[in-house]
Amino acid sequence: MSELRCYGCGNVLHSNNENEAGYVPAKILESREHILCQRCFKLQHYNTNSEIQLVAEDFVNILKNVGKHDALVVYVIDLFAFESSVIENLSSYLLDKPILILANKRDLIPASVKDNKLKTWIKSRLNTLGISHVIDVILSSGQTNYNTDLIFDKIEELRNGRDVYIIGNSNVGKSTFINSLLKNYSNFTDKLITTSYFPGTTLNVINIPLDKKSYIYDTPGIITKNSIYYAVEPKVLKYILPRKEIKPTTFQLKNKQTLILGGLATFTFKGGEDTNFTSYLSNFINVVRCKEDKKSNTFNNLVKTKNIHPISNNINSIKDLKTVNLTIEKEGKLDVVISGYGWLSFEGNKQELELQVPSCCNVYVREAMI
Ligand SMILES: Nc1nc2c(ncn2[C@@H]2O[C@H](COP(=O)(O)OP(=O)(O)OP(=O)(O)O)[C@@H](O)[C@H]2O)c(=O)[nH]1
Ligand SMILES: [Mg+2]
Repeated sequence: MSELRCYGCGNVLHSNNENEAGYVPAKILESREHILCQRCFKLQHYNTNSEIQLVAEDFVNILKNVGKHDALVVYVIDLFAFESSVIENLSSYLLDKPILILANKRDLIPASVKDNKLKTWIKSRLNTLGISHVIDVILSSGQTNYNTDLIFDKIEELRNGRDVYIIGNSNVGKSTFINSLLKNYSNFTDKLITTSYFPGTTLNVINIPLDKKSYIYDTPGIITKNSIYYAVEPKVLKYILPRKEIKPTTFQLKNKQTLILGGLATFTFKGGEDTNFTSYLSNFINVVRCKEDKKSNTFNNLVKTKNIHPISNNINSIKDLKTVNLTIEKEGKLDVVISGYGWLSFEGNKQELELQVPSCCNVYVREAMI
């Protein structure tokens, strides 16, 4: 009997063990029609999550395998969670193969920002983060089909008859992008790949024919351990991940003032001249301003009484957060980024800042994106 795979996540189908990826009840498996495994069925129809996850070792092996193929590699990056979309050591896994970058989720970044400015920023940031061998950067949105025609033409030109691999960390929108290609350029619209806001949706490599000789491959991603995604339970992600254009908000802060950023982080302006800080966060995240000396009490009360969004079972008091102190040396427009959560933008002027964030979560200072 030939091997049957779930068209939603790419796993081999079986009816042996409900807790293993690819499980489907025997009755459905016998039908041998286009089949979704039980996990994908639940994700697509009820948006419920399962605990099955890809491990880092499998992820690296998939990337090394991509490196060995003579194929075009398209690397998808999430513009909102830029730093958490960077795959460490990517060039070495891909044996320095050139990559086309899709800077995805353009729809979340304010439309007023010029595309050319964004592209210049992305190229420079990728360079700083060690991503080299970039053929080109194209802004995209699987959600709004932004630039889909342009990307399709570019892929056709660059692949020159070869296969195409779509790679990138979890949740950047790889499968959504492939679905937008399927919807716009093929007849496969009844067999869409499973997508969801839960990280780790695609579990195996999925191949979709491009023509008689070549395929486009969707690959699974993993969550970087230094992102806030790693710190919270999956259901909280729906508040953290923005769904529409982010509305920036500017706060004029004097020193010794704090912004409580939802029930997951705080930002304190410890020293320096009065500064305007502009937040770029999901519109679901409540921001509360208070004096620094009231910070702990205010945070703990808001979390305890559930009067702030989002909150996580993993963060019950300010003691569950780690503290990061920053002295800003650079001038010019900067962002202080909480990996996966968003950022605050300001004019650098020797400020002293303190951030409190979940312990796994990295904080970065970068040149301002916007
Ligand atoms: N706003 C916005 N959301 C997007 C876009 N593309 C994908 N998403 C959302 O991002 C989430 C993750 O999308 P997926 O396509 O499942 O991501 P993936 O990269 O395939 O993730 P894995 O399979 O876990 O590796 C879903 O909630 C999508 O709806 C986009 O361009 N804009
Ligand atoms: Mg996927």
